[in-house]
Amino acid sequence: MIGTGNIGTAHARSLAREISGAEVSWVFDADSARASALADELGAHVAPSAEQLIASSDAVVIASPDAMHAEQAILCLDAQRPTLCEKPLAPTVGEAQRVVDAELDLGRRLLSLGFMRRFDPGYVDLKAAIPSVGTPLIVHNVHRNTFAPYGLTSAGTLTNSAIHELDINRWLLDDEYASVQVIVGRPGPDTPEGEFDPMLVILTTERGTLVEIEAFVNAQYGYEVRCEVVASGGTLDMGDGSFITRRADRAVGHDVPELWLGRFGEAYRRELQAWVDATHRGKTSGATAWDGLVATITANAAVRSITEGPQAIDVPARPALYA
Ligand code: ISE
Repeated sequence: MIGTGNIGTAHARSLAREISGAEVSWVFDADSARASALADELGAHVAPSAEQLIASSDAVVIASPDAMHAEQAILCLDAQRPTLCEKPLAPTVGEAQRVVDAELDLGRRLLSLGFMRRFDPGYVDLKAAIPSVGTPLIVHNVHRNTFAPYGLTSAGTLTNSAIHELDINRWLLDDEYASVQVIVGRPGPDTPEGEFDPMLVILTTERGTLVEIEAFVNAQYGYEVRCEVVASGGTLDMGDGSFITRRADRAVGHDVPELWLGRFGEAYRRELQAWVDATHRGKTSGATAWDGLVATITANAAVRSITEGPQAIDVPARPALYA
């Protein structure tokens, strides 16, 4: 496990305790005290560097800060280690492209990308139900964080948070994006000067479906992700998770989690088990490095759109390795 912050710790605990077919043997973090605490808890060793961890492990999970993903992913590919890299593949297109190039040079797929929503029961059911309502016309998405996870910047909201929607809508619709436009309005009271929150991201797909995303990272009241597909013969609403509805004290409602782990815990478990199972079979699972590159190209076009207006999404031809 490279990176023992929020998600690295959750993944390491899950791999050690819930997932069959895996052991957490090495952990690395730039904060060695944090790495030691997790290693002691799980009976693992602390690696002095990412390089040593990669050399000593059969497979690697990358859960470091976004800006380090690409460099560490390339180290893993050079060492030919099956790797689950947290999203995004990289914040910039150049870095994401370098990971894809490294895998193309290798000539086989070793990298799985942690777009965990592809394993979420809600999204899986939604995708399966789309044919029952006809042609998808519009997808409405809501992505709200209680507070900006890593400091609030408009670019970060798009390349780190809304990138989930950029991936999941492409996967839901089995379609590619044609254009993106970001609309900003009045910022909330805690939004730093020059940044925007919330934002509306509006995309068109090659087949003409509209995808609309409310990206709001400082919503204060809780964490919420919603998705509704409007199609030619009906609509499908994923709701906001499988929460128990409580009726008491003359009120009806349910709790709202503070963080994504509270909403996507099952998705993460399924993602990790699928990755471990695939690794034993010499395969990858879920999203690929190519999906990561497409999401990063789209997110960066969205960032440009804030100041430059609507942008075409130009994705290079898909290499045969990712067919
Ligand atoms: C975080 O990294 C995630 O992946 C969460 O799902 C997302 O809601 C959050 O905005 C990201 O920072």
